Amino acid sequence: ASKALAYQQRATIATNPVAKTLFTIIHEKQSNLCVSVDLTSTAAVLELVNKVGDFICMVKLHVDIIEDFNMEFVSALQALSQKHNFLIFEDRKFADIGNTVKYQYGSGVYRISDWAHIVNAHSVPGEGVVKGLKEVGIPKGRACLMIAQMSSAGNLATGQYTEATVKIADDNPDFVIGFICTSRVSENPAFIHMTPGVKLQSGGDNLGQQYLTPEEVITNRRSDVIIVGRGIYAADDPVEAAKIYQEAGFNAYKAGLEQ
Ligand code: UP6
Repeated sequence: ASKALAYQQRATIATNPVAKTLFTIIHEKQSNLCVSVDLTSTAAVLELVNKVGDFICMVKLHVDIIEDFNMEFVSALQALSQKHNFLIFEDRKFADIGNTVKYQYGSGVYRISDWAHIVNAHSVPGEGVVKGLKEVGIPKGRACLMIAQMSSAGNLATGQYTEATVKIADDNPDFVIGFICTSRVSENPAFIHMTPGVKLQSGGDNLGQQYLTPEEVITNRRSDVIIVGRGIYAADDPVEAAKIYQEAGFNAYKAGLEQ
């Protein structure tokens, strides 16, 4: 394998403004940690994000699990994103025809395109899902990750499906900045690889989640960013946990540069 390029250099070859910002944040904050804040009240989300904000490059949300969602929450989250310098990723997993996802992205209760720097999409509908999202996202300077692989047991995102997903990304570099995946799926350094299902101790939950360690994900599977949910928000001390994951993820990245 060719020598890994530093995040700093990758910022200069990014083909989308969000990707450029993301690579820059990772380099400056020395963090390739995305925290998945799967909490169900606006107060709990904001409190956790404010605590761990300095140790992360990105916050990932499932906005549709928040019971008291409102636009003041969005403003408060945006203020935290400025204060702590992180990006906002709504894990919406769009999976419908282009015309429908356009409305799911830009309209409705959540108006996701107004505040999420990054969203993601399944490739099961074909390239139309990206074409639809792009119509809304590009004018707002947004970006999308394609779900090329999943962490859950028995998932169908493998083999030819993964390859076809990479092709959709290759064909839409103005909007698609990389992948949700469990290992590197493209050798193009402009693409960012982000991996969920990460814990200090491998194992799983009782609903099909499968965990890998930060070292396994970054060093052996050559991903870029670890996504950690329960490992942080359900820890006794979430701040301490965030620091530990930040260090584990970034040390593994630095070790990879020297190989
Ligand atoms: N997620 C996965 N696996 C995937 C894609 N997405 O776990 O293949 C998301 C979940 C959850 C987070 O929806 O928000 O990543 C993982 O949370 P956890 O660390 O608490 O397991």
